[in-house]
Amino acid sequence: MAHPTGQPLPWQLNFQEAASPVMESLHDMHHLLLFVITGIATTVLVLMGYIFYKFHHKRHPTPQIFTHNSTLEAIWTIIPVIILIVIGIPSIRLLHKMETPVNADITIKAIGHQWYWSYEYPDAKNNGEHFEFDSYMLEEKDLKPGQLRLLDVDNPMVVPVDTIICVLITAADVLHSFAVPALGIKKDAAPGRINETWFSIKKPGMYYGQCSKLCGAKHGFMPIVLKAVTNEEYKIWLNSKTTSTAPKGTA
Ligand SMILES: [Cu+2]
Repeated sequence: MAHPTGQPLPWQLNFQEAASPVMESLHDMHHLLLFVITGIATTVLVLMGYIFYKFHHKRHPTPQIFTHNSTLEAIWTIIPVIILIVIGIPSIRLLHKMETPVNADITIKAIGHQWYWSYEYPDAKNNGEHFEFDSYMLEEKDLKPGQLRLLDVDNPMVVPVDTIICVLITAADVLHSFAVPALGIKKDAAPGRINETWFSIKKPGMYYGQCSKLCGAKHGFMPIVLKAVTNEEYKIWLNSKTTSTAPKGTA
């Protein structure tokens, strides 16, 4: 079986495989930070070991009595400033990339409810209304082989691959949070407010997430599932779910 997309794996240590441009950048940011913190932790540890050894009272019976060292103070100010700049520049650039609205090919509205999600496709019409459907977690007894307990739903959000998708996120009752790890998305769903995020998926497959803001008794039972399909499959799916929007009398 091919490596599954967008889901946690047994004994997984790292993030899920990146499925969107933002998540790829988040991986890079994480790797950069890992180098930085490893460097800092190692330096501090080695320095402490050296000091414990060298200034042990047996080897160094008379303590130093100086209180200032300008060179040392300049070094321990300048080095952290450099480290913060090295972290800060890519961090702010990434934040900008995540938060900047893009020209979306498709817009989908995700609405959190106690305790399920509903998805609205404002560009598609069904009997004159916006095309909208609810997405409920599957009960354990209804799972088919290969479906994931507590993660699979009856109606996933279907999206085409290689397409910029804008998601408008809101809630109908209390705070929820729309989060899909493989896409690097986590956005609050707040009643009366619309938050915006975007992604584009390269590989067809299933991408799983969960409501990530404690929203009540069944908070842990309102997963998010995105099914990424080819453009043709997406059109077929959308047509099968919606009525034609073409004006009457045209072919
Ligand atoms: Cu919720």
